[in-house]
Amino acid sequence: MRLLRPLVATVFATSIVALSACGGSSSSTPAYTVPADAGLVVKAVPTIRWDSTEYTATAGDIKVFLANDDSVKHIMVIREGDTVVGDLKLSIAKKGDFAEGTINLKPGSYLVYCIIPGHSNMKSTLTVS
Ligand SMILES: [Cu+2]
Repeated sequence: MRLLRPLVATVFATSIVALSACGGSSSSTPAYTVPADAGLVVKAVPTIRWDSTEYTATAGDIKVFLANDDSVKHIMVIREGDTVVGDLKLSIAKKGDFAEGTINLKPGSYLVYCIIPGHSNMKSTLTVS
């Protein structure tokens, strides 16, 4: 049993180093800052989905912030049923990209939608009230 002790200590010390190396890496920290006045914040996350299935916003001019935490391109629009609402079209080509825009919405139920073919999974509810 006496021999086991230094071995365990070594393994433990090694994992600490591995952990701190991982935690100290700033490359995983997003390069963007979400604006404080954003009325709708949407993030694309792995793999090919939005970070939520349901969003909410306050009716009127809504400042939309879109960020890409995924590794492929996404283009977001707001739909009401099958119809695109307004002229908001935010494109984020790669991981770390972000885009901003404003859309005026009346109270109702909308979709946060990605128009890239094959991304039909990216269709979340947006409730505006
Ligand atoms: Cu997409």
